This record gives sequence, structure tokens and C-alpha cells, in this order.
Amino acid sequence: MSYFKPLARAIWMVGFVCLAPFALAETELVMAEGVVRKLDPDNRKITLKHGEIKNLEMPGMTMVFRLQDKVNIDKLKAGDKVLFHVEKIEGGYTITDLQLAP
Ligand SMILES: [Cu+2]
Repeated sequence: MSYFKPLARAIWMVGFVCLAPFALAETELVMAEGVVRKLDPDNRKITLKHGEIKNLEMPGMTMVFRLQDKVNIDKLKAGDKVLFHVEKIEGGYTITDLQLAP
């Protein structure tokens, strides 16, 4: 049964190499805190009073963000606390992930 060990190791290695990028992507998603000030669903925009955004080195302020198509704001209202991830896409600050703060 000694051939089992290298096989198990090989499977483990392949699994690690395949899953590592997903694990990295997960930890790289920096979430910032914000409070909804204004919603503009027609123009896919949202105004947030936000805390520090570490991945963009931006201090806290109130500003307008673009919303990526996949981000759903139907259930949001002014005053809601949210956690969100924002990236600079084509020169605009774009929210790519947003959820209600627990
Ligand atoms: Cu800002």
C-alpha cells in the first residue's frame, strides 16, 4: 500500500494549487464600512458616508459611488449601515460588492 502515500500527496498538492488563488482572492477583498445617504438606482449610483477605504488609501468622507451591475440595492434605504468593496474602474470609484452590515 506504499504507493498510496505519494498519490495522496499528489492529490493534496493539486488541490492546494487549484484552491490557493481563490483563498487569496477572498482575503484580498477589503471591505469598508459605510452608511447609505442617497440611492440613485436609475443611474446605478449610491451616496455613502464611508469610513477609511484601505485598498484605495482613502480617508472617511461622504461621496458618490458607481455600482457594478451585479450589486443589488433594491432593499437598501437611507440610513442603512453597509459593508462594501470598491475599486477604481475606468477612472471611477465602483462598488463591486455590497452587503448590509451585521
Ligand atoms: Cu471617499
